[in-house]
Amino acid sequence: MKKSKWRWEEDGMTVTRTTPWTGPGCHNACGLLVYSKDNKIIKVEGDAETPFSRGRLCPRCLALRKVVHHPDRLTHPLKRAGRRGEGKWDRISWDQAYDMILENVRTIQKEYGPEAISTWHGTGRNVWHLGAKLSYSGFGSPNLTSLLSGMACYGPKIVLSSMTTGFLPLPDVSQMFADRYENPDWTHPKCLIIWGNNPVVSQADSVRGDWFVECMKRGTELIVVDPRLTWIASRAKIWLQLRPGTDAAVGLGMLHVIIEEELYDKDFVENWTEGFDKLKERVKTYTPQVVEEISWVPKEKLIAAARFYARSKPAAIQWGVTVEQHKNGMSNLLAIQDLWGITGNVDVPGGNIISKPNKFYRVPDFMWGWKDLDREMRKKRIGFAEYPTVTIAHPDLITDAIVTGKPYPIKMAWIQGTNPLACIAANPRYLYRGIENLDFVVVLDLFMTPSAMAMGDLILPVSSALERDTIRAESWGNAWWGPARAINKIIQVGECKSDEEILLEVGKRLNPEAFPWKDVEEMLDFLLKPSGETFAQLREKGIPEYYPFEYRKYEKGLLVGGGQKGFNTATGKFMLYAPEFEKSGADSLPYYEEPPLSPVSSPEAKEYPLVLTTGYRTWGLFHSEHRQIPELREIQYYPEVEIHPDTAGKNNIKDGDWVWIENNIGRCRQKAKVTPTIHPQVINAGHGWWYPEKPGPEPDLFGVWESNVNQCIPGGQQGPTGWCAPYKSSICKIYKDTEGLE
Ligand SMILES: Nc1nc2c(c(=O)[nH]1)N[C@H]1C(S)=C(S)[C@@H](COP(=O)(O)OP(=O)(O)OC[C@H]3O[C@@H](n4cnc5c(=O)[nH]c(N)nc54)[C@H](O)[C@@H]3O)O[C@H]1N2
Ligand SMILES: Nc1nc2c(c(=O)[nH]1)N[C@H]1C(S)=C(S)[C@@H](COP(=O)(O)OP(=O)(O)OC[C@H]3O[C@@H](n4cnc5c(=O)[nH]c(N)nc54)[C@H](O)[C@@H]3O)O[C@H]1N2
Ligand SMILES: [Mo]
Repeated sequence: MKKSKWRWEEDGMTVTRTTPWTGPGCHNACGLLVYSKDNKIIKVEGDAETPFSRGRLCPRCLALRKVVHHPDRLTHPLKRAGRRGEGKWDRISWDQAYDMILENVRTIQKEYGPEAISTWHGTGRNVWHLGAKLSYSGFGSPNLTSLLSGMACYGPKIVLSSMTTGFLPLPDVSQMFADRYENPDWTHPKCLIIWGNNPVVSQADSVRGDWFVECMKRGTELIVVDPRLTWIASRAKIWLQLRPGTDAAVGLGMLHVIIEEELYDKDFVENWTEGFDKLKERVKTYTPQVVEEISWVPKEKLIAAARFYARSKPAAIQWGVTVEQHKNGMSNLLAIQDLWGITGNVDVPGGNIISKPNKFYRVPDFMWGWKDLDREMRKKRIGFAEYPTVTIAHPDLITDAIVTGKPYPIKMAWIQGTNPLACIAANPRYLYRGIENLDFVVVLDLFMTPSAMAMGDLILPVSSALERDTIRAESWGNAWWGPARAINKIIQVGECKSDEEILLEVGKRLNPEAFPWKDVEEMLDFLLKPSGETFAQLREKGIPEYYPFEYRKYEKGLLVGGGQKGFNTATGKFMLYAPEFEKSGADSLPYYEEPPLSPVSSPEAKEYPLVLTTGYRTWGLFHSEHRQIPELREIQYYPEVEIHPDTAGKNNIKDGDWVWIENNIGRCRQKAKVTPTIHPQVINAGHGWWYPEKPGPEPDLFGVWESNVNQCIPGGQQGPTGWCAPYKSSICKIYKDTEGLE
């Protein structure tokens, strides 16, 4: 291996050092060595020199060759020939595609105003900043969005942390140092709480699961808060098997014990936090007994967990998306961050560290181009007035606008890196009703998806991560995404173009002044400007450089400008509550509220007695992707719904049976996985399911209506601040499928 080189020849093959950050989907900058020859990928190996992944890879990277060269890849632009959804397409040239876009955009801008054009993204991919730029500077529309109800992924954490600590806190598992576990300043957490997260499988948001396992090997003991006995929960010192959606109650109960027993860090609370007295008052009623009744967590276990966390120094908490996927998600988050706040586990080795971004990964984010819109146009953003902390068009309100035409009609959708009918939208049949109101829909994807089939008028084939020159460019304002890395083009597939190339071509045609770069490389140089490097220089580095990281930055005056000590918040303190929420009429302290559909709050629960949580991640699949790849599909061929043996028995269901999951919103069918690892009253269903092997044209849409569990998730149930939604708290009944569908 050639140290730090980015490309070399070996055994008649070209070896390229790169990172897989989308497409297909992934959140991490693992190190790849990609072997290619004659425009074909031969194999993908882990790069042992990359500190981020140290040579380890998950199955999706090992199967990347199969994704890239899959026969179903979209390889040239397609224009709809028949009716929408009929599956008839004409192959057209890129120039014809660009002309079609220009013509439709101009017509819609003229007839309805630019705000009638909406750009949709999915999870963090290498497209958010590009779509923002296109929407704001190209289309002239403020309606960039994702159709994830309540933006219930990552955004809530970012927004809350910007109010309470200034920057997103992460558990310190040595990720800030290139020499990792050997770094002399670092120490492993004595206690680590894994809260609503399954890191060894999902490796979400630039945090790899094996980092936790390495800490466990060094002595870290775990508390896991999860309704399921996951691999990592089975290795925990304490497992809190809560009822889905009661996280805030569990958090408040732990805070209650820590405050009552005076186990908190008095010095840190007094000197560095704001709102302790309010919090103390708030937690009074959340006694372990009350919390047991709400959450099903035995009070002895809750007390033991609170004591173990508070007495362990240092201790850290890793929080998953689950915490956000309830209507009450902001309270869940606030309760959790107050735990590290009052125990002083803040920015210390092995605690929750403040991951202030630095010049190595500060690139334009989803606000890129926003300044190109005038004040009046900005205010037209759907949800602008209702939800001031949500800085994109509000997903649920824009879905309403598509369906009802209110407050104004949405006429064009630019769908880039999302598959709403199969995966992201709650209650997708509601969105589906609005499709006919859209005059023009462009889909940019690697594969034909149910959403592309149902909605697309123009389909643009995009390059995978192995076919594009770019930077790992995601950056959500105040969060850490690891050092910037070059993503290097290795091969060309068909006539595919990268999202960057398409942005430049379309942007130049719509508004040349806002897209002054002659080619993608020049645009990447512009994006990298804050780092002082060009794309070519970044690429030449091969292995990313780590920026020096310091602990206890609030004590050293490193978080606020001008060398002032404290946190980068309105008061300079670690905020234990969020006064900004009051602007939306929401409570600024954490509180518990029943999910909108729950056995306690819903009259419907008489008919649907089981609690439904959804969307557990699996090794081989990233959301609705990878269903075409046999090696990955083999890991879970059909969607599996986890059911406790007692519950299965009562409902006459055997392992492997097809069962219907049904509630007052809709139903879907999945295969029963009968397992004692789930609570008897909880059902755990997979998400993102469709079947590329089934017919695409309407009405089948690749079987999307069969197994997509979001048909049982209500839309329009965002929390009072506009953030968070109940993807992981619903109700249902289950029964064996006797309808014989195949
Ligand atoms: N029930 C339930 N539903 C959920 C969840 C859950 O837990 N439960 N989780 C939710 C969460 S957290 C999220 S983030 C969403 C994710 O939802 P989405 O992001 O919408 O995920 P996908 O459905 O996989 O859609 C991604 C599409 O983008 C394409 N793609 C991948 N990479 C690229 C790229 O670089 N460029 C372009 N142009 N296209 C690309 C893929 O081929 C795929 O068709 O799902 C949500 N849905
Ligand atoms: N392989 C793979 N990796 C992925 C993805 C993927 O689709 N596939 N998606 C990516 C994306 S966008 C995201 S957001 C992340 C999410 O990754 P994670 O944060 O790990 O989220 P999940 O796997 O959805 O759920 C984590 C755990 O929460 C538990 N859980 C369910 N309901 C509740 C509840 O109410 N409370 C608590 N405390 N726990 C509950 C589940 O049993 C599960 O074990 O994964 C990312 N990584
Ligand atoms: Mo997500």
